[in-house]
Amino acid sequence: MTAPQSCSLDQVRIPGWRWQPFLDHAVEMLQALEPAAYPVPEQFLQKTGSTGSKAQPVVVQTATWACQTNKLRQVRAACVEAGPAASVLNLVINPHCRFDLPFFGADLVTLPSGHLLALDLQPVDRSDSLHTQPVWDRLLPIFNSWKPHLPDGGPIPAEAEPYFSPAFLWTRLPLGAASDELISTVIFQAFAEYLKLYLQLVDEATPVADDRSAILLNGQKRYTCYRAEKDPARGMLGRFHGAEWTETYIHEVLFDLDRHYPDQNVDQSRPMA
Ligand code: DBV
Repeated sequence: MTAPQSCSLDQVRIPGWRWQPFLDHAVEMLQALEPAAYPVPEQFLQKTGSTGSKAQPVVVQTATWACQTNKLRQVRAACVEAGPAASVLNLVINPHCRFDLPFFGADLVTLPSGHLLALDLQPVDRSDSLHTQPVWDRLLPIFNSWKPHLPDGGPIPAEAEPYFSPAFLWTRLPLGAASDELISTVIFQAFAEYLKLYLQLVDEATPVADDRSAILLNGQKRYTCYRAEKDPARGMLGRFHGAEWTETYIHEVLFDLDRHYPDQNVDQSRPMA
């Protein structure tokens, strides 16, 4: 990185990072919402580690970009560059529970075994059609226009399914020039369109009543607790930066909703979709 990051709004710039144009686009799109810094402890803004063998060590850089706006509680990007070992952009937007909005979720992952690409506007409560239908009606046409250009990603863990919409764009691609091309065209444009729709929904959203907000908060907590518990990056980040740093990063930076509303417990009696 060119200059050390001291604030969550500082530009993340990692030489050779394949997801740089995606993050740059998202940051640019967010400017209209007048983003403010989101508190991220310094040790999580930027972290250097190492992987690979003794003979051929690989430098790992993990960086975090984050902001908050009037309607968005937390926007955060986890950025990982480890040369041939890994390249990741994980971008999650967590709206304030005062607004009936889904999460924006992008998991763009390159590993030695191939690319794993996930894009969705993830419902806070999949069984609540008041929450889902207005989003899905507008998202499905976008999904349907990109889906035919990408191979299906195959099954995801069954327990993760309730957290995705029917417009979950999910693909696995082999490494190589053909996939690089798909990523810079189809995946980039799909990413831009999902984000554009999301920001339109944010723009249109008006505050909901307290009882509705409590239901939304409960759903948001279910989602973030699930993701913190089952983060598929835990193993990778643990190898790169150690278990202790990784646990704190996951619970106190990436999926920190519980930390902000510690008194209200997730209502386990509410049935899942
Ligand atoms: N995923 C994250 C964060 C990452 C990250 C913060 C900083 O949430 C990377 C990095 N995702 C990452 C890595 C892998 C995946 C996989 C490194 C590969 C793990 C491995 O193979 O060892 C969508 N991401 C995945 C998978 C899915 C997603 C479905 C495959 C998981 C599997 O096969 O078990 N997005 C991801 C997800 C949810 C989501 C699981 C759940 C709600 O929103």
